[in-house]
Formats: sequence, structure tokens, C-alpha cells
Amino acid sequence: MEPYIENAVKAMGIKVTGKELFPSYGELSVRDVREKITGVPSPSLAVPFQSPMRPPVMCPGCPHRGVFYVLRQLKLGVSGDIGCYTLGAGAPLEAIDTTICMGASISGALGMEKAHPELAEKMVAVIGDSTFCHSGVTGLMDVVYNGGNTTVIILDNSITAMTGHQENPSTGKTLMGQPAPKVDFVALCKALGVKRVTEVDAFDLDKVKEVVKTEVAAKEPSVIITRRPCALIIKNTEKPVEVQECTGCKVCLKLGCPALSFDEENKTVLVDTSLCTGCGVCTQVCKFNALRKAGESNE
Ligand SMILES: Cc1ncc(C[n+]2csc(CCOP(=O)(O)OP(=O)(O)O)c2C)c(N)n1
Ligand code: SF4
Ligand code: SF4
Ligand code: SF4
Repeated sequence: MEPYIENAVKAMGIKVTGKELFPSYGELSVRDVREKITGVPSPSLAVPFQSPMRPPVMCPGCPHRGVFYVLRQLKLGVSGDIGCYTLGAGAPLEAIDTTICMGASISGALGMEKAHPELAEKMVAVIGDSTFCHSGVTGLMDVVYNGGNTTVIILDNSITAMTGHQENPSTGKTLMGQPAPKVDFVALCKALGVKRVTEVDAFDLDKVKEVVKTEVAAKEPSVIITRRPCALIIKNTEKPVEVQECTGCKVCLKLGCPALSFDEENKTVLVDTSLCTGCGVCTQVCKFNALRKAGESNE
């Protein structure tokens, strides 16, 4: 919010009103703009009731959800980055510990590991495909160059989701939708000197867990690429999951899937079938086999 245009216009000799009214930080709400320009205080927007809390969560069927569930289960420290997956910091997943700025997850993790070498086997860096292309590659190069042990998870959902589903150098299309060369993450990471590169299905929680455990224990840099497209860019053909004989343990609610809610009166989980994509992540966390893919028996 620096006076960029204001200064340029002033430099042309034109009188401008700007920064003496509006600050260089914070948010410009309609209220603030109206108040500053008219000088008339805006009416209070207070309402006589407490509105319900609605924290932002990942979409139903989001490929990032299960990965964060596993990282939380493994009690790993997580150096986070910027994208839809930053929501892994919020409740109920609460898996991300730090997020500094776009691309800082890997270099941040390397720095923490250099300051506290014992952390190397207790933490990972997570970064989206677009963010990795933007400014993660340099951090990974640094990890190899500086003899780090860092484990990096590239959350590849085949799109730049958070900012509105733009293409990026790893999606195989230009921003105009034209075919483009596609960055091969495995080849790129290996070219940077990372010998341990593993690809895993983001919806296969057992596999994600096994690979993460192996790679954080490794005494050299590793990259894990979790793959599944963003739920909003695929034509989904899966049926919603069904609930049968729920014990009411609420473990599945820790996933923060908006398609799952709890009926306190009947002590059972409910699935909103208009939201559920049938990704099957919740069926893997329910120990009582109460959540099942449509048509599957719970025997
Ligand atoms: C330096 C900088 N440039 C741009 C942005 C805007 N921005 C926020 S998230 C994001 C990309 C996220 O894409 P990806 O890493 O693929 O994660 P996804 O949202 O798909 O999970 C961008 C460009 C930013 N936060 N910082
Ligand atoms: S837009 Fe895609 S990546 Fe973002 S939260 Fe939704 S499903 Fe996940
Ligand atoms: S569906 Fe399974 S995990 Fe969820 S509350 Fe019921 S028994 Fe627990
Ligand atoms: S299968 Fe489970 S986790 Fe996936 S969208 Fe449906 S309710 Fe959510």
C-alpha cells in the first residue's frame, strides 16, 4: 500500500490527495474509504448476537487433507508454505507449525535443522507444486549444497489452486491454456542432487505414513511427491461414502472435511452426500469401519 501511483501522479505536477488520508498498512474497507472521504462516521455494524464461528477449511475431497492428518499423527514438526495447504495449520488438522512467506518452507526447515541438528528426524517441509516452481527449487538446491538432511513433501495437486486455479510450469499448460513443456519433479529433484525421491498417492494414508517415516529417518535429503489433483479441477465419478454403525468416537472429524458433521442427539456422524466426493480418506481413519465407500460391506 505504498503511494506508488500517488507519487507518479504528483511527479506530473498534478495535485493528489492520498496518504494523508489512507494508511500504508491494513485493509481498505468500504467503511474506511467512505469515512475518510466524506468525514462522516459510518454507522455501527454491531449485531445483537454472536455469529457462529466458521473457520476456513479445505474442500471435501482435497488431496492435502490426508497428508496433514498423517503428519499430525506422526507428531512431526512441519515447516509450511503458502497455498491451500496452509489451511493445514488451522483446526482441526493443526499440523503446520510455521509459515513465513512463499517458498520459505524448505530453507526454513534447513535453517532449523542447522540450528538444532536433532530436529532433522522430527520435521518436514511441505510445499505446493506451484510454490515449488516459484521459489522452492532454490531452497532444495541449498539443502543439497549445505549437506542438509531435510525431508521435503511436494504436495502436487496439478494446479495453483489457492489463487484461482492457474496453470504453472508443472501442469503442462501455459496460463492461456496452450500446451507447454511440463516440469518433471522427479528428474528436477534428482538433477539438484537429491537421491531419495518418492512418489505417493495422496489418498493412500498408510503408504503416505510409511514413506514419511522412512524418509525422515534417512540421513540425507529426501523429496516425497504426494500426487492427486485438486478436487475442483477433476470430473469426479466416485460415489459419496456411507455411514453404518458409527460409535460416535469423532476421530473422523479431526480431518476437518466439510462433508462430515456430528448428530449430537443420535451420537452419529452424518455425511452430506451433496458435498462428499467419495475420496475415501475418512474411511481409512475410522477404526470401526463405520464409513464405507458406497456398495462396500463393513464385514
Ligand atoms: C511472493 C508471493 N507471490 C504470490 C503469492 C500469491 N500466492 C498465494 S498461494 C499461491 C500459489 C499456491 O499454489 P500451490 O503452491 O500449487 O498450492 P495450492 O494452492 O495449489 O495448494 C500464490 C501464487 C504469495 N503469497 N506470495
Ligand atoms: S481448491 Fe483444491 S487444493 Fe484448494 S482446498 Fe479445495 S480441493 Fe484443496
Ligand atoms: S464414523 Fe467412525 S471415526 Fe467417525 S465418529 Fe463414527 S466410528 Fe468414529
Ligand atoms: S470421502 Fe470422507 S473425507 Fe472424502 S469427501 Fe467424503 S466425507 Fe470427506
